[in-house]
Amino acid sequence: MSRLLMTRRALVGGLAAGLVGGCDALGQDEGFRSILFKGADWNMWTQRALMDRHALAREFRPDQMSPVFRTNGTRNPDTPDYNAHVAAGFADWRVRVDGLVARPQSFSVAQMLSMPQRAQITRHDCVEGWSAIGKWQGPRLATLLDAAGLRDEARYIVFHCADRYSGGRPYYESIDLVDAFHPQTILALGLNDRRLDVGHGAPVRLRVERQLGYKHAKYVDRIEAVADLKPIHGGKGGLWEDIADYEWYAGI
Ligand SMILES: Nc1nc2c(c(=O)[nH]1)N[C@H]1C(S)=C(S)[C@@H](COP(=O)(O)O)O[C@H]1N2
Ligand SMILES: [Mo]
Repeated sequence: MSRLLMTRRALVGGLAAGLVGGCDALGQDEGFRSILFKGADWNMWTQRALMDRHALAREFRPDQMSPVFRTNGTRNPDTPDYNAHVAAGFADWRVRVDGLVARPQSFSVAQMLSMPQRAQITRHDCVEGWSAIGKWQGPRLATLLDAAGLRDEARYIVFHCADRYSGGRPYYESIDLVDAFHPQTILALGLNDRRLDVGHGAPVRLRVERQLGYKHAKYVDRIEAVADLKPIHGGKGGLWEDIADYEWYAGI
């Protein structure tokens, strides 16, 4: 932990003590207050002190990549519609970006491939107890969201997927804006220097590297900005959250 953070924590402690104990000399001191508040985003600052959600997930070297990256959950949506997309090489696949945005968008795979790309070798951790290290590549989610322009009311980003679970429930997931704009949050079009295969979510899947595996939605065809998760499907922000009580916040 940095000296700066320790110092700031000590200052927060000092302020709290000052508030509890009434206005002592420290709390009244202008210099002290300006150190605390000057040019700082208080919420971000306190959040960072508690848990640094902006920190990068660990990245690995190529020689650390898993020889086999296993698949889990849906390995093939296998609907007539999806199979037609596979047959067409996903030439007509679109990722719509809509909801609370100023300019709804619709991106083809070719358009997403032409955006600035990020590649990262990261470890995927599934809640079922397995991990795999792979290299993911694609545009940052932020690039697509900025093109659409989030409206001020937007609080969450929902990912709608092409696969259906038991009883026809669509797979979906959601994240908050801290994760959405995290530098390692990408829409992956490639795995291990090849285009994403069907098992891993072709043609495009979310990588949200500070979260457990089930948040990494595969087969994404729509990205929706919302103010509230309750009106979406079962209301808990994701298929597993709705049907199996998985935590919505699955930070690692
Ligand atoms: N659309 C969709 N996304 C999904 C799933 C799924 O079944 N459908 N399974 C999740 C789970 S539990 C995990 S661990 C990862 C597995 O990704 P992989 O198949 O590329 O290893 O995808 C996640 N995203
Ligand atoms: Mo998983």
